[in-house]
Amino acid sequence: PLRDDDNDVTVQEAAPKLKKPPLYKVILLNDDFTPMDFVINLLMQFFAMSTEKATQVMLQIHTQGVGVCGTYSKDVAETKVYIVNEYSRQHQHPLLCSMEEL
Ligand code: TYC
Repeated sequence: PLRDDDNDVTVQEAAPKLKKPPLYKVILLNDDFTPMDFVINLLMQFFAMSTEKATQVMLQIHTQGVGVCGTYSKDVAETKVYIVNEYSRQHQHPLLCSMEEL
């Protein structure tokens, strides 16, 4: 009997078009006016850091000019930046929080 090879077509499956969403670093900038203990308490309150970790990150910002508070999805990073800047303004401190893509 004749073989029928017509049905050995190559099926190329479409790769799922799901790219991993980008991550964002939430950063704090140094300034000359915001008290160190305010920064430490803010890091503990909004970024779930221990006293030791918060002190370390605050000192890193104080000496290097900038420091990373955490890494989040875009939505979460935007919310963190917003609440931290609001909180600082409410307490009359010039502390600046920002974000950048990883
Ligand atoms: N430089 C500030 C001071 O000497 C402390 C400080 C640390 C301010 C971190 C902002 O993101 C900051 N009081």
